[in-house]
Amino acid sequence: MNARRVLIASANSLFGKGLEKLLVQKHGNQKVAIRLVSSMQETLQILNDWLPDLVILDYDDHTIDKTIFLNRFVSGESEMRVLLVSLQSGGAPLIYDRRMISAQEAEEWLGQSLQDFPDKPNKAGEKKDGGMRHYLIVSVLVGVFTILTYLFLTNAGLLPVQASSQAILIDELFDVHLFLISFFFSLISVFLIYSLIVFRRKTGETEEGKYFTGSSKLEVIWTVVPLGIVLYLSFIGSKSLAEVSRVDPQALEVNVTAGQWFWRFEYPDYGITSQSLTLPVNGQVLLRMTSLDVIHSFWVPEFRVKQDVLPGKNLVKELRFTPTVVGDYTVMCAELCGGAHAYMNAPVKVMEVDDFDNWVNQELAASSSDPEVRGQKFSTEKGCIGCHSLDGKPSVGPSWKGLFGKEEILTDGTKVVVDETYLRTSIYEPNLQVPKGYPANVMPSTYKDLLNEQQVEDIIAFIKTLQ
Ligand code: HEC
Ligand SMILES: [Cu+2]
Repeated sequence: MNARRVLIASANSLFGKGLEKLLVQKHGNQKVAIRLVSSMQETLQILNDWLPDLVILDYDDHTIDKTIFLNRFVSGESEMRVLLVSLQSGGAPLIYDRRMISAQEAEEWLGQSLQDFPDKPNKAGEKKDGGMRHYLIVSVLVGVFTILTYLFLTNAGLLPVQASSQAILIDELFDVHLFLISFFFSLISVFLIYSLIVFRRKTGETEEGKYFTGSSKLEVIWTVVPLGIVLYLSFIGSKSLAEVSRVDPQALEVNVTAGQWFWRFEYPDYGITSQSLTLPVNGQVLLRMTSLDVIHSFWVPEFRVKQDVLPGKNLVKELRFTPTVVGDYTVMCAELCGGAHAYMNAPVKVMEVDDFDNWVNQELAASSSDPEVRGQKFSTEKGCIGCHSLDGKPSVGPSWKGLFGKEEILTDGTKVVVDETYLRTSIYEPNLQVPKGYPANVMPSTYKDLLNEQQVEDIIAFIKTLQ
C-alpha cells in the first residue's frame, strides 16, 4: 500500500516541524510521506507534481496567497483534501474536500484577516450585532427624515385654498401620497448616503466586496409591500370618487360652452347667459359641458375637480361640485387648445345665497326689458367695447359713436352707408369690409358662434342709439 502523501505549507518552520513530528509519531514513516514547503512557488509546484492526498495549510501565514491556492485546489482532478489550521485564532481546524467544497466554504476560507477565520467563536455574533446596529441607525434616520420631508411638503403651500366639499376628500388623498413620497424618498436617500459614508472602502482595503446573487426575503418584501400600498390607494381612491360624484337632485344646473378661446355659462332655470360662472355657496352645482371646436378642460384649482370638455352633441360631459367658500376664483382651460390657450380664463364668483338671488334678478332685468339695454350688456360682456369706444375716441377699432347712417370709406376705396346689413356683416365676417385706416384680422371672427341672431340684433339696436 502506498504511503499517504501529506504536504505541510507554512513559512513558519516550527509549525511544519511540529506537525511532521506529530504525524510520524502517530502513523510511522511507512504510512505517511511528508513534505514541508515554505513558499507559494514551491507549494504550487509540489501540488502539481507530487499530488498530495492532504495539504495542511497554515492559515496565519500570509506568504501563501489563499486566493491562488484555493483556485488551484478546486480546479484539480485528483482526490485531495486540505486542512486549515490557525494557531492564533485557537479555533478547531477546518477541513475541505476538493470535490465537495461549496461556494460558501470557499468564501469563508478567503476571509483574509485573523478575525475572519471561519471558526473564531465570537465572529458570527459580532457581525450580526454590527448589522443590527446599522439597521437600527438607518431606521431611525429614515423615520426622522420621513417626518421632516412630510412636514416640509405639507407646509410648502403646494395646494391653493380648499373651496369645495370635494376638495377636502381629494386633499386627504394628496396627504397620503405626500406621506408615501416622503417615506420612499427618505428610505432611498438615507440608505444611499449612509452606505456611501459608512461602508466606504478604507485605505489599505483591497478585497472585493461580498457578492450577492439574490435575496428571496427582500424580493418578497418589496413585492408585497407596494402591492398592499397600491391596493390601499385604489380603495381610498374609489371611495372618494364615489363621494365626489354623489348626486344631489337639488343641484343648480349650468350649461358650459367652451371654445377657442372663451367660456360661456348658461343657466337654463333662469334663462341667463353669462361670461362668468356665478354660484351660490354651499349648494351642489351640476355643469353640463360641451365644446364648439377642440378639446378643452374645465379646471378651478380651488375646487380640485377637473373635466375635459369635448366637441360633439353626444359627448356632453358632466361635473359636480359644491363650493364652500365665498370668493373669486378663475376657471382655466387645462388642455392645450391652440394659440390663446393660456388666456382661456373666466371669472368664477361664489357668493352668499342672497347675493346670488340679487345677481339673478339683475341679469333677468337686463335681459328682459328693451333690446338697446340688452345690446349694451352684450357689448360689455362679449368684450366689444374693449376695442370700440362709445364716445368717438379712437381705439383699436372704429368708435361706435355716430356710426349708424354714416358714410364709411373702405380700404379698397369704395364708399358704403352704414346700415343694419353692413353692421351685421361687420360683426359676422369682420374681414369682408374693412374700413380705411384699420387693420384686418384684428377683430375676432368667432362672433358668429358666440352671438345668436337676437343678440346681434340687440347690439345693432344699441349702436343705433349712439348718435
Ligand atoms: C380685438 C378688438 C376688437 C373687438 C373685441 C371687437 N372689434 Fe369690432 N372691429 C375691430 C377692428 C380693428 C375693426 C376694423 C377692421 C375690421 O372691420 O375688421 C372693427 C370693426 C367693427 C365694425 C365695423 C365698423 C366700421 O366702422 O365699419 C363693427 C360694426 C364692429 N367691429 C362690431 C363689433 C362688435 C359688435 C364686437 C363685439 C361683439 C366687436 N366689434 C369686437 C376690433 C374689434
Ligand atoms: Cu381650451
